Amino acid sequence: MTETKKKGLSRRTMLGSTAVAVGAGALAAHKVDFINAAKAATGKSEVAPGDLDDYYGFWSSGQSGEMRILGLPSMRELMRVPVFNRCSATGWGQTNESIKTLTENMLPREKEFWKNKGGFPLNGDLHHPHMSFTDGTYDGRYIFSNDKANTRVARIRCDIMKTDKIISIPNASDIHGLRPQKYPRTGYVFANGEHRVPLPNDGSILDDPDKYHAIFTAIDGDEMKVAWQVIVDGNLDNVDADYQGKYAVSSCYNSEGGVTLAEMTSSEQDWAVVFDIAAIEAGVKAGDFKTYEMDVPVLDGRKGSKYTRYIPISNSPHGVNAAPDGHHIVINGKLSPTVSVLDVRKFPDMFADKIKPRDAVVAEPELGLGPLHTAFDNKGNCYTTLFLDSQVAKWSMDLAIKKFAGEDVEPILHKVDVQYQPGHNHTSMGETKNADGKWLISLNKFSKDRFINVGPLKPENEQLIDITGDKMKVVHDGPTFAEPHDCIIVDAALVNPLQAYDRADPMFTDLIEMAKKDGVDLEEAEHVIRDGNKVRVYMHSVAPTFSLEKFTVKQGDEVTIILTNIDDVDDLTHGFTLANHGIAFEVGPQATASATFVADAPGVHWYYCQWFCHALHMEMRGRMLVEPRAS
Ligand code: K7E
Ligand code: CUA
Repeated sequence: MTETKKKGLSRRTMLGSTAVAVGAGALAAHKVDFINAAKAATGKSEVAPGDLDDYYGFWSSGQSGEMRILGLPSMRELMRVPVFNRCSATGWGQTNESIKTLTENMLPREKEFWKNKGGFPLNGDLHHPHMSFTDGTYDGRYIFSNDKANTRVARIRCDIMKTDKIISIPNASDIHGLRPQKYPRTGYVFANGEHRVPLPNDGSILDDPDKYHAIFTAIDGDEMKVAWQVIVDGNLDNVDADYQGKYAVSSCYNSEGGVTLAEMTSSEQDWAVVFDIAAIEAGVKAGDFKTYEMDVPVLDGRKGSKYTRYIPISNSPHGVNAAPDGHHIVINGKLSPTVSVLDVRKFPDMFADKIKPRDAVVAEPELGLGPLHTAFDNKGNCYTTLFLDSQVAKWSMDLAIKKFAGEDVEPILHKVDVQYQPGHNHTSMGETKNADGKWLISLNKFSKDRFINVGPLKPENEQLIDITGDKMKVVHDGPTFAEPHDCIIVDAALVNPLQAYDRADPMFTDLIEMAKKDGVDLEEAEHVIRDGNKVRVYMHSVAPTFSLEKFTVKQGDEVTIILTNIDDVDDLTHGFTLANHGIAFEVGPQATASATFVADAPGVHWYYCQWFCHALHMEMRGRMLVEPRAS
């Protein structure tokens, strides 16, 4: 290190240049090489001011609970979409419309649990955002994602980029892996309940882990209702669907059924579990299930069941990734330096017991330490993150299969250093049949020294890698806050959000109904309707004014503000913040939004627009006058 410092080279320069260790003598030449390479590549990833990106990146945010939208290749963060979190800017978790989305599909036991705790959880752990598919590629309708923290699955509408459904998954605990069905369409959304719990989990079974189960769930993505569930052995981790619409495959760790780390890692082998969708659907029809919560059919898919097969894989496999060739599914080893490649064409014989489950494995290349996730290009190459090695390995599917069959070939084509400890990675369009082989993202769990120090809590580091050549080139570092696990990279032509809301949007249905009953026209609204101690205040916004500059209520009234933004200009969002009441929400162009609160502080309270909308934005405000309760 001292030697390096003298030459004016940082550790970063050394690490960034190549995966191959270099001697000190070679350093100077290497530095020049690295800078030239970076310059050449940066020209390609740079998107000039005013220019637009080629791809949408849909990013998870882990324990932040939201989904983020990035532009690629610039890596600019474009938007945050609140999902499982509370958002101060948009009012998500506070407007009546978002509270309905957050609560309408809670389970009865959750409603009971949250009754005196605000009604619903305000956190979430969003890992896996995936777009709906039609015919093996993205169709631009929805993004689905999981909440590991509170056992939920959400759907985000891509026309307005807002969450429209959140459902709680019965019987299961802690949804982790999630993928939509790729063919013929989504269709099902598959969701893994990671942690094993008793069935039912009502206290009748406690410290008796033999009676705990992990649950695999298929959700109808159109209805956002659970279609069926399957009990499996072990803990479910990640999942992917095939390109034929026939199978789903989950990685499964803890075949031991242990509850401590030592118990969970004691055996040498875990599994990939394959689910036969047609067989399960037939089982549901034939009534071969039990019900626990919510009358959802729960089938028994434990070892020996006709609905599943358990393919032995080295201890603790993690990522599951279906290759765009339509036939191969890669199971990433995590604790083993290998990835195991399954050939879905062998599954029918496996289910017919003509071959052993292990015979569905057609390659098992050794790539390096800690393989977690694999992405694909359009030339038969695979890109696997190596968590412990802090590298991405590029390897050939074809050569890996040949090697497994006994040929003397080397499947690894190149390795590149990433900074540091990568988890998920993703290629442009790489989880569809239209993988295009242009960009690879490595989502690194640690940034350490890559950015100026912001204190003990550091950002993650997400690196953009050019994969158009034989060798991968890291071209951009992108810091992100806690903790994107996963992302997808979607051709911008496939996503077409609206510029303004449609006044008939289903999000406003309840408000339109309510206004009709009150004899109010939402667009014209400047009405205060009293209904006992409930007061409904209707107003509209048009820059830079609210239609009501003041309204009067009585102390103790339950007040609902219903605000319609009648501006229909691009990017003309208003907001409503009621001072000292904790109320603030967004109202987009042509949208209606509402919030309800109790006016229990007598006095004058200003409300104002918090979304900069006009030269007179500061003047866009009004007063709520609260008359003291007669004593
Ligand atoms: Cu972090 Cu997909 Cu939740 Cu792997 S998972 S890293
Ligand atoms: Cu309306 Cu600021």
